[in-house]
Amino acid sequence: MDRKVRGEIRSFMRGLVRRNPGEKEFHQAVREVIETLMPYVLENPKYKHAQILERMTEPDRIIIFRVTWEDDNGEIRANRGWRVQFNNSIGPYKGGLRFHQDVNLSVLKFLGFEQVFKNALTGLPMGGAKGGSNFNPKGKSDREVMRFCHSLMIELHRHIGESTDVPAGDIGVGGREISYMFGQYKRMENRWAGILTGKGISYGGSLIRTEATGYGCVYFMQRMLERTGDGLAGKLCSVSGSGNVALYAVEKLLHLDAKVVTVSDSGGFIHDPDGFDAEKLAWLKDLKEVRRGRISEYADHVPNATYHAGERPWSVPVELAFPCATQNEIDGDDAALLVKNGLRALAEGANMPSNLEAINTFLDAKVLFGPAKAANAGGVAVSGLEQAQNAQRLAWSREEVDRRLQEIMTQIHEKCVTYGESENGFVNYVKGANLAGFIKVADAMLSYGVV
Ligand code: NDP
Ligand code: 2IT
Repeated sequence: MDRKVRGEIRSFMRGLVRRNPGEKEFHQAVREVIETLMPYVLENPKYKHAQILERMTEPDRIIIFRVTWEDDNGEIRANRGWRVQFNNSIGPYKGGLRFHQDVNLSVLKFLGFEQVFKNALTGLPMGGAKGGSNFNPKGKSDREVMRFCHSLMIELHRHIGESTDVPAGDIGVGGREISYMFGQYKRMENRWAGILTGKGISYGGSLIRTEATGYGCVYFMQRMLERTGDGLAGKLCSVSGSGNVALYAVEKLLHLDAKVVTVSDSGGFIHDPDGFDAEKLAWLKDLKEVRRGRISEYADHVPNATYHAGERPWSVPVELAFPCATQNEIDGDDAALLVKNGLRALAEGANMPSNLEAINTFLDAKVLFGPAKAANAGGVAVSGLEQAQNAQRLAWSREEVDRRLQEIMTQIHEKCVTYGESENGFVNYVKGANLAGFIKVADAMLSYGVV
């Protein structure tokens, strides 16, 4: 990178940090994008002249509100709710809601910012947004979760709509929470509309939406490997997390004959050297989706498996890795260890699971690195397909949705290759995803004039 580019990046980041003090996750997400985009922006003065990077890093608006609810003991609780409507240049705002005790504005701004690029990559008309609350759903009864979701929607309902903003799930928000929120919206507005995605199948949800992020991530990995004449069958894999994305990544890896030996949660990780199979996965799904238990219980259930409290799975030697839990779960040391142990490729199921040092370590080692914006776009893509089905008052078959999901992941992969391939044939998928997403959104913004 030449001095002029480095200087521009430094000065841009100085301004961004000054305007958004203390928001370290947001700074990190922007830095990654700016570092890959700046050379292109300097070569194409129309973007610089229009201050497009400054505009794209400023959300259209942020809504912050109080969510008051009553727990099972009759105590009054107050949480904070947010919706960051980041950019709707190419379609209505779209992106998940996260319920987790660590949610703050910085986290939601990083997620909203990345969502803009990710949604553009899907090829569907969707802008980017993110929202959620610092509500901790762990240990809460169904009734408490219901009262919280109903209360949140009392405020959120006035800011969303099928052509305005369509939220969905993320960490801590799955089918149960979406249903409570959807029911409250319908009762308040007296209209049925596709204002959330990830709904139950009997009331407008799309088949494959539950599976889409995990399946899509594995399809993306498949495309990266195929381009180098390789495949998934027989590959040794680690997966982190044991939520929605992780479990369906494991499921698709098993369908495609890979061997998966780890899953995790915030307490630690499980290593099953024999690998998961359909029966063990069904047990895991029941543990996490029905009983809402902890992953440590798996080691009591499966004799050869071990539980490693307080650790992440990256010390286990594997060829392929799928971080599917949360942001910054792979640091530079984890990345170096994975590379040393023979890692060949990694696809990010979670958003920003690798920190900047880790990304650079992978790229320097010529690991095939599928960044979140591309590799986990299958979830929001099928959300887009759910919106399309709702608008047509139709429901497509499993096969139809899965076919479209695979097609979308193939096209995203092709866009990354177009914009990220270097002369020696190595594809920098980070650069490819950022550039392809950027050009689509930036050109839409330019055509609107000064907005
Ligand atoms: P879930 O709530 O279903 O699962 C989250 C998993 O990650 C759980 O195993 C959880 O463990 C673990 N986890 C959460 N926070 C932490 C933490 N701070 N440290 C360690 N582990 C943690 O969420 P999803 O599977 O939906 O989301 C996982 C990731 O995928 C997120 O980054 C999300 O943004 C991203 N994503 C999700 C999409 C979707 O469609 N759902 C689409 C695209 C990306 P525990 O139970 O102990 O908290
Ligand atoms: O990060 C993501 O892409 C999601 N949580 C899914 C968003 C969506 O609208 O389906």
